[in-house]
Amino acid sequence: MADAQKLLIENDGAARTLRLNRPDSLNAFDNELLAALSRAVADAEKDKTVRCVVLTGAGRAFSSGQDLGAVAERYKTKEPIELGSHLRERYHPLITRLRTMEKPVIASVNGVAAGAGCSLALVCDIRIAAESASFIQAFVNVGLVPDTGSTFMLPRLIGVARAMEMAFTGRKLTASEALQIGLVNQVVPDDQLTAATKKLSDKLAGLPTRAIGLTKRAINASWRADIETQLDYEAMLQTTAGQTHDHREGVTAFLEKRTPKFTGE
Ligand code: T3D
Repeated sequence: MADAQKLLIENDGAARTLRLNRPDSLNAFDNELLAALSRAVADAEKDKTVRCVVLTGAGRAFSSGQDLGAVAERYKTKEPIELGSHLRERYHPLITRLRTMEKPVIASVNGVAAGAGCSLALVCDIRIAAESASFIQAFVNVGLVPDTGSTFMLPRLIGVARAMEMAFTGRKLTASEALQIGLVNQVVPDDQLTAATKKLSDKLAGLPTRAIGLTKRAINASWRADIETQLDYEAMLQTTAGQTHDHREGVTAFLEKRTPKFTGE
């Protein structure tokens, strides 16, 4: 499959969907898919017309994580295997950008999310899952540690004990279990995932994007702050938000008893 086709890019108004498209391997990440996704996420971050990003998968899976065929290829050389540099070079810029880009990012989890595919879903801001979706910290099944942000996101989302259990056992979590423990925001019947994702992405894409971006910055910063530091940071960000067009528009629309027209500026 040509590299460009390994990732499908679909625009719908101000929402952009990035669809992993290697269904034969359950959307496993080879270098070409990773590069295409990294480029597309960087483009979406820069493009002012994009105000919400959706990640999803083609076929029956979200993503099965790192392509293990590509890993096995590396064993054929006599060079010592150095997984860390592969992660640093190919995954980390992508994961960091998704976590810090000042636009909402939705994972529309259409099927299994395993290994780095699970990490990818976890690093998104909001997860909406199909009933048949599942989440697997598959790393242990191939003798590896959770990577690509899973050890960071998982305990923050579901607590340390549950994170340890998922990571130690590699057990498959169903979508309904994931909902119960707060790993996903919403579960919908499989045939309603596209519509439910569109409803959410349309909504988010029409909101004050700058305020949402600054909110994301504040929540990310809270993980390493004390209350005084965080209050000060909120006040600083509020100064910025208070100078946006969308803030003025929101207040004016409220007073005029009409729906605000946010532009993202
Ligand atoms: O250097 C580095 O980058 C290290 C980074 C590591 C990060 C990681 O992500 S490590 C973890 C890698 N992922 C896994 O270990 C998951 C492997 N896959 C599975 O455990 C299972 O496939 C699933 C639980 C995800 C789904 O099971 P099931 O029964 O629904 O499907 P299946 O029959 O196992 O897979 C269907 C096909 O996809 C199959 O190919 P075939 O037989 O039809 O030709 C299978 O080989 C292929 N496939 C699934 N996962 C991968 C894959 N091919 C390559 N890489 C995969 N990760």
